[in-house]
Amino acid sequence: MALTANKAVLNWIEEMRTLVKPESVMWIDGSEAQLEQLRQEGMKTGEMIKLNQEKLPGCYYHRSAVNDVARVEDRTFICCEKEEDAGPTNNWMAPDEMYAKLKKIFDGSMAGRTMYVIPYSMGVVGSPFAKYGIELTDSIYVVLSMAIMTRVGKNVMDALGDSPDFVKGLHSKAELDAEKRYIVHFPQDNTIMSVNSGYGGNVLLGKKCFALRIASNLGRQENWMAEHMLILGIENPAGEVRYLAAAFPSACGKTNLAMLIPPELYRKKGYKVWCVGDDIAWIRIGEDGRLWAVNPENGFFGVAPGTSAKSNPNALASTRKNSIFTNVVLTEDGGVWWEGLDKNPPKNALNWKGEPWDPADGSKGAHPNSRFTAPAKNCPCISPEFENPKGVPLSAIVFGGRRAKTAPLVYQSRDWQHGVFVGSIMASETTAAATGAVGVVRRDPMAMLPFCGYNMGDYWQHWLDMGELIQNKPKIFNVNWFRTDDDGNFIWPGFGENMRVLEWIMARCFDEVDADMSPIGYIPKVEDINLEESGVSRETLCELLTIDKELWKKEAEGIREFYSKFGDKLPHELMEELQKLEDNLDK
Ligand code: GTP
Ligand code: SPV
Ligand code: MN
Repeated sequence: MALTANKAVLNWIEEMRTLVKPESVMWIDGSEAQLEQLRQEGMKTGEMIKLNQEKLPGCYYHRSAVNDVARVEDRTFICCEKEEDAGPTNNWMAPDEMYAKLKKIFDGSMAGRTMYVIPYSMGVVGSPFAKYGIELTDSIYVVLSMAIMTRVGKNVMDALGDSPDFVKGLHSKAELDAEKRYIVHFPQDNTIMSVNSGYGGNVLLGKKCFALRIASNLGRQENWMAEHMLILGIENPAGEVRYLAAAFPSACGKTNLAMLIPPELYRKKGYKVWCVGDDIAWIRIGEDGRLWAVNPENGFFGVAPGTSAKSNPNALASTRKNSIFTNVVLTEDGGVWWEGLDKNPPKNALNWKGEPWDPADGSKGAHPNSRFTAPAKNCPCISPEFENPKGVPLSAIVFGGRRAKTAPLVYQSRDWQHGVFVGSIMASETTAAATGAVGVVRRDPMAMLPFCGYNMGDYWQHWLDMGELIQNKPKIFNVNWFRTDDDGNFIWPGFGENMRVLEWIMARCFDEVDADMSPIGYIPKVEDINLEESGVSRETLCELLTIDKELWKKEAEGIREFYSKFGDKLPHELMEELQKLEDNLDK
């Protein structure tokens, strides 16, 4: 039965139903009884496998198709009216043409299947900053995952009331045909259409499609920001909590940083880190002129490989109940395993493709982009402010990526405008989170390259414009945990030890520590990064903080080339910053 009398909602659902022609329609009310019924149904169809309930209560396993394991950036489109509004970093097609193309693919795509109607909220239902969406899907995996990742159910429809202001999402697995796979956004219609995929990032439409690509458009119109950022709070021994948001590209350490456990030295003194969000931040200007950030999600869609009791115990703990694992190793006793979990790969297990797996043959058991979907409330360090509709006030914004050489461990921008420049020149080695080559350096401004729903040049302008409106601006930093030695080993220990860098960042925000000026911005004085019990020598730290002018000159050339793609959409302020960088490097 329909959960609403909202005409706009009902008309749109009817229109879509006529197109995809399902056998039946089922509204998702958010009740545990209904979700349980769907788990049972999913087990019958093989979509879901129940895991060992003693070890992993409420947990299920799911495999996606072998050719469908990551976001498909080359098949992701922004279909606004004018091509120049999508910009040189997005795929574009005229909306009419794309609608016509998709109509053919969606026609009858749910024949013989159930169409599930998922009302969901990004943000706390009823809060002034929440935004609502409806996803229509033929996948039980999507329903169960959306129920973890977002707030789902009847109360969302009640909060929407008669309003036509909701994001429309249509998803069908169709035939899982990679040749007809499309992830499409129509910003002017607040509409998302996703077809022929079953992989999380392509089909959990609340996440990247809505909360970043559509929301970045809304933020631009309404003077707020939708960013690919974690949010965390650092509690100091005095009990004061200071917050930062950090943008790193996919599979570059957001979940890990968001759930950081400080080294023992810090814990003894009384430091704690609280996780507000691990992937997406919606950021607004508060009445006090500061930036306030909320996490619109309700769960974590985290990378499994590398997650261990040592690297990220909080993430691991989050997955021990009511979670869904995708494309990891399935063990004989109904447990899960992945590379980096521990040093004991299981015998008689099935790999991510469902084949008998012999760890000794050198093949990977879990897909490198295998993931878990875990409820945020499972996280032992979830912030008490997680559900605060106002969000948390930001003292710092941090950018970062995977750079083997160029970028130092940390540096600080001179001011907001320079900080926007620092974000705009981000580059990182590609990872398994998207299809395509891994380990290639590419420009990924603000970690938003695959997620900005409009012209990146206009997006930079929006950042600059926001700077004019924010009275108490956060300070802007750049970090790099991934510098390597000549043998390719990481020099910085990373993970919990990153606390040492966060401490310096916060000290800078509150004018508690001095810094040195370099051609690229402020650099810590070596004695100001606490190395006690870190195992890192001063020499190593010096190396991590060096700026190789020759490498940076090459970097500047690369930036110039990248900027040239944007024509007159490139804000002149950024060109001026680039000129300043080049002048500083020549000095
Ligand atoms: P998405 O969910 O794709 O947005 O990824 P993410 O940014 O949340 O990345 P995540 O925290 O899942 O980390 C991805 C990979 O980076 C994992 O294999 C981690 O082990 C590794 N990683 C994270 N933090 C560090 C670090 O400080 N140092 C090193 N060397 N590796 C790290
Ligand atoms: C990312 O790739 O940045 C993710 C996973 O967080 S996905 O939902 O696939 O985008
Ligand atoms: Mn992400």
